[in-house]
Amino acid sequence: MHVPAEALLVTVAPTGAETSKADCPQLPTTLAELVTAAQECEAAGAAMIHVHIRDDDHAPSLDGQRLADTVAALHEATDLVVQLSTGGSVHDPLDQRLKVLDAAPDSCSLTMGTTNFGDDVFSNPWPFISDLYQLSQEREVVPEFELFDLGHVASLTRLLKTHGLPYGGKVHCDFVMGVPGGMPGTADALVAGVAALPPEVTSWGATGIGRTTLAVGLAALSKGGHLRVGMEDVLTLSRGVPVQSNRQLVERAVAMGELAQRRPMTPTEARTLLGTRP
Ligand code: KMH
Ligand code: ZN
Repeated sequence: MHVPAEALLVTVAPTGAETSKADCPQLPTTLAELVTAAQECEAAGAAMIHVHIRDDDHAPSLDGQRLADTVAALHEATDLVVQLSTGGSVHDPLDQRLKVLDAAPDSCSLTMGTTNFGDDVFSNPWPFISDLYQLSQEREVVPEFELFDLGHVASLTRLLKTHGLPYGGKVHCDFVMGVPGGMPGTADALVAGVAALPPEVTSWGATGIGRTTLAVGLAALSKGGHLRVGMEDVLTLSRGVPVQSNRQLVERAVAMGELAQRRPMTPTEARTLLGTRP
């Protein structure tokens, strides 16, 4: 069974795929903006970065060369654990999402089921989950299991039973809460999700989308979990106050952790926690 961790893993998700640059000019969408945001967030206490990339028009992209260049640039400029999104945008086809692993990230997101996503559908059928998981094992990429709903926890239990442990032997998952169509971003929902986790889970974190961010973050800290924050998930600090940078969100997460007597984990400690490649 997982034990409450003392040090706090802060993951930053700086960009996402669902917000447009036109609506949010401070969103890091170019490689230079992404690297600067990563450096600022590392200095503020983040240990891992969850990455979505954009093309020259700032539109979501899964271009293989761009992904590989992004992984290399982030490794060059920071010590952060680099996690590539395999979720992409709601419009990305499954075969392109599988190819993300060709860019050889340290970690990849792996969503454990299909979810209504506002007016869209974020598609994750079981054969895709299974293929992506086996590929991650072959390529020595550590998955972070994304749990948008309680049923996704049941799918994680099934996956570990049928396909064994991830590369590195650790099982880390992240509750993504408050998506319209997924589980609500409440302490009650988080408690139910944590209680249902299979015993193989060695660590977990949580993020609350939009206005659920503080409720989920505080509940996760109370339960001994880790935090993901960033402009992928929330664009206001409080009602009517826009986020200016990802660093602000990391600083707030670190301050919340310190109140809970959880110092931020270093990237080296995060690599041990997650079991990523040396
Ligand atoms: N953009 C969402 C549809 C992930 O990165 O793995 C999916 C997402 C999850 O952001
Ligand atoms: Zn994402």
